[in-house]
Amino acid sequence: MAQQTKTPSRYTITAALPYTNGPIHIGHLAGVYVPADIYARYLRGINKDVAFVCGSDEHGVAISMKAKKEGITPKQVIDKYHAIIKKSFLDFGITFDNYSRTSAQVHHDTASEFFKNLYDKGDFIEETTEQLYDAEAKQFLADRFVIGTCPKCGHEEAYGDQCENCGSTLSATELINPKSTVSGAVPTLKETKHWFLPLDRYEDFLKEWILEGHKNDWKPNVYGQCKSWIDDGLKPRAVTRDLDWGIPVPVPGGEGKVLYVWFDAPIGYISSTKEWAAREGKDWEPYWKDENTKMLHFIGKDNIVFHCIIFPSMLKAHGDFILPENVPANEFLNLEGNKLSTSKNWAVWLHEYLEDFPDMQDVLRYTLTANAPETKDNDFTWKDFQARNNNELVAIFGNFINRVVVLTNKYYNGVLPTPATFSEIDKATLEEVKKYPEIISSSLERYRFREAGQELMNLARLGNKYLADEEPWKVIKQDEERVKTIMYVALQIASALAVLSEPFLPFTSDKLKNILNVSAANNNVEWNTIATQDVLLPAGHTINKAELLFRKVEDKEIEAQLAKLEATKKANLQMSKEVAAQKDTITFDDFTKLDMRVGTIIEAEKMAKAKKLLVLKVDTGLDTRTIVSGIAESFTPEEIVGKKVTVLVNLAPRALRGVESEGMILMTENADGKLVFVNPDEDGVNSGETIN
Ligand code: B3M
Ligand code: ZN
Repeated sequence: MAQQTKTPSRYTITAALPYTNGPIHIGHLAGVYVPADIYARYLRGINKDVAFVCGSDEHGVAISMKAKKEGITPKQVIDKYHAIIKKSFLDFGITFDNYSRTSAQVHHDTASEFFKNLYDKGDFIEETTEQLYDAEAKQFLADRFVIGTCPKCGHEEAYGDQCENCGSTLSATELINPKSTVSGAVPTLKETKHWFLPLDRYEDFLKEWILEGHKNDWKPNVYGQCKSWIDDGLKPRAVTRDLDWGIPVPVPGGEGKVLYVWFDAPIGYISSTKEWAAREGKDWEPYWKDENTKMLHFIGKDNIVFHCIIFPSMLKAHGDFILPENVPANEFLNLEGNKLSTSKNWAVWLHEYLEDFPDMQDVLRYTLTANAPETKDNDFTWKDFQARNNNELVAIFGNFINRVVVLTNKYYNGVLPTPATFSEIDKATLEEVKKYPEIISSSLERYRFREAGQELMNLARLGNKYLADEEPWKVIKQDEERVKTIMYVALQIASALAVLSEPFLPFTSDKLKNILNVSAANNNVEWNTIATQDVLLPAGHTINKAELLFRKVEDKEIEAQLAKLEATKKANLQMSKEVAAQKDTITFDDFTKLDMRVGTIIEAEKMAKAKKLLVLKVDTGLDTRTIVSGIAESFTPEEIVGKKVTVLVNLAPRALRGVESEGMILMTENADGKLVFVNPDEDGVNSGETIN
């Protein structure tokens, strides 16, 4: 299917269903929900017919594991987090038309029917295979119930369905040294029957639809991932599991088995649309079946394969459904240089943010948009948060609005003055304002939310600069007529800002509309009319008193946030650091067998395709030799060349990734978990000195 050229009749916008195994944090907001909400609000602003749906993803091993860990039932887990997550979305102004949950009856019915439809048509392969089984816990191990070494990258904590280090999708049986996360036992193999979706049958369809059809309009990161999946060759994938939590497999032989969570979850978008339509007295079907519907999936990059390869293959197999027009997936957001992590509590939780920064949802929405990980992973820092707030929202947007409103009240009691003659600058400024809806739309239509947000700020900049240049507070002393025109022009800009900021800064937009005394009822300014409307706010209209839109964020608030993170780091380290027990005693003779010397690193380079390894050339005083060292995550090659280090020189050589390593450099770990050298790096110590 080629790119749609016709104007769509309606939009179905989906945002990834969050797992209800914990609250949500800024990473979720930045990657998925803020851009999706901006887009949905924008579409509503240009009067489009939109269904923006989401819901809680309440099945899968993530939930069962959380329940086991807390000693409660899965139902208790999902009820708790469904409520917390739903509230966070509401608090941050994420305007889903419907927020459902996959434990809802409508979803169980929809997913079961979907499965049966494919089953009846013979679209599945039924196969008995050997799966990992935990004899201690008496259960099969799939997905997150098993960890082991990733066969692709060597990461030692890969899950049975995915390696979070290299992003590969895995089967549990591919893991090297698998271990049950339930009991810690080494699993055995046991036969069990499952249903597989033969993805290989959809290869031609996917090639044509994605590789040919969406080469130019999908984001390079999304397209690239799809291409590599397809190029690698697609294999049948099990869509059922031996678990007791989930949607029962609704066909003969399915007893005791459930649908794989990634089979049922995307169908959740359909169920959520049904729930919404039923409530609103609408028909859900055109939103999923009409070719003139534009469907978009907002997701994070780890969900690309499911939304671009697997779910579309399911939809294709079913036959009644349309396919997404685009899947504008984002990369990941990091926090102060480290990966966000629920289990390590390395996050800014939305509910906690609101405790520390009440009523400042828009500031977070704005910062996350300005820094969105659109094309690469990005870092959220509290310093940047403060700077975006203080230098942009407060100093530009807020300052402009405040001046306009305060001066209008001061000079004219809040009543818009009648302008006199427009200067060339006035006219050019008003013309410039008219261009903004189109400028911002064009960024949004290409899913460039960062750019769109900056364009909005540019409009505020235009206003701020206009006032700073025209200086009504000075001109008032000589030319009162002129000031009427200046204030009138500035108020037109403020009015455009109130409308165009709505998708990005919904709470601010509401406040501003209040201040300008334009409610939905008496406001005839819309996104689409700004370009052609000469008067946005008429002379004679009365505005309200000034109210601060933004407040400054003080240094001490940022320090408090950083201290909180520092405390988290310390606590994590404490937990991970059980002091290793002392090893068996050795004799003095044993000790003297170790030949340890001072060496100097004279060359260092990264080993290709190995995240942790550096290949070093070390002057040991005896010779110059190659040593492969697992320190690449703690040091760059540049910073260690010239360093003196302690080397065990008589260790039997061994090959690491094909490179012979002739010795070992002694390392330890500092309080931050960073590797550091056991340090002979003192003046006057020469290479070759023995250590004893
Ligand atoms: N719950 C995965 C995730 O949160 C999953 C998304 C489902 S979307 C259908 O990463
Ligand atoms: Zn891996």
